[in-house]
Amino acid sequence: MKKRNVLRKMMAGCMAMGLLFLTACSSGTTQGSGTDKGIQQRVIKAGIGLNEDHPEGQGLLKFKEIVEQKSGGKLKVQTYFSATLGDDLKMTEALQAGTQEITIPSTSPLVGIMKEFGIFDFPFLFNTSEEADAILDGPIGQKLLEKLPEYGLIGLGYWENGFRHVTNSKRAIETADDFKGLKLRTMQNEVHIDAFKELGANPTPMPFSEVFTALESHTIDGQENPLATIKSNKFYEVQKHLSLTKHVYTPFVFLVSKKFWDTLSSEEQKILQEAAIEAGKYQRQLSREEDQKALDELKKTGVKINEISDQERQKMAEIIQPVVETYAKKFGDDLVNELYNELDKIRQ
Ligand code: TK8
Repeated sequence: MKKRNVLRKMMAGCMAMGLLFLTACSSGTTQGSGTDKGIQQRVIKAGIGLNEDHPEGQGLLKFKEIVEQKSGGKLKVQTYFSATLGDDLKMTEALQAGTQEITIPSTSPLVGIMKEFGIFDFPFLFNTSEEADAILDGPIGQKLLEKLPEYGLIGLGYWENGFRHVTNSKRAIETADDFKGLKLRTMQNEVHIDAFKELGANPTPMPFSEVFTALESHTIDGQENPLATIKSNKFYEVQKHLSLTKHVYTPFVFLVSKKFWDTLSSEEQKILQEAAIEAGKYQRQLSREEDQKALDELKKTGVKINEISDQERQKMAEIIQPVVETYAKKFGDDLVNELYNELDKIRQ
């Protein structure tokens, strides 16, 4: 709605300025400087860290299908799965440099680029995927997307990584005490690192593609990720316990290189924007179905699965609270208060 208003104002401005400035005013989005050159033949490299069979991989294939169909085959999306182009951070940097066009990373490792993304890393922030959708698609999520061009990135929306659970080779996590001394891989994200430290674990940040080998060689005891990933990356083969901690929700953010975006026509930008949203709806749906299916399938593997009571989860949240408060100040009290106010509204 807001975007359209801005566009309408821009158009009115253009008309007032007359024909001379018309080309400079032809942008179809507030985020880019789309030209009016129609659709050209282009190859778009899109890489992700997860496998093709993961909901993220399936979402990317859906995105490819939509883009190729809407552009009459002129825009070709070349897909790269399983971190073949590098991990989340490396691919995001390639977007900034203009050597890769698209990636869909977890927001968590991007805090080094844009610290505000860290608000989504507060443990136990969301209770359901629908709450996450409302925040991400609402004013807060959009505000963060609008800041991305400052960092050479264009954000076209959020997809779902999901609720994370802990696996490890030592013991079932039933109480907060069970974290003590566990060497846990975390994402490269200070909120996660400090939260696990607070629980007494020994957090070891590393890129995702190194996790399986580190678990297998017992360099680390455990890791945490959504069920779809634990299944797709076969972590159950090298882990004894899966504890359903549901300790944090991770969004994916759909990113395009700003260097690339600025070379696109408004028509091309529109195709990518619409495809990212449409494929994102499909991906979120799939992610939710897969969360349940993956649990059923993991039950059939050798991994021992345990639930955690709400009371214990509450205790963990209380232990972690000082970390949340520290980071709320770093990310900006106004932003964090707005987040909690929005959440209150959603929950009413
Ligand atoms: C995949 C990552 C990943 C994330 C992580 O590129 O690093 O643990 O959950 O699955 O985005």
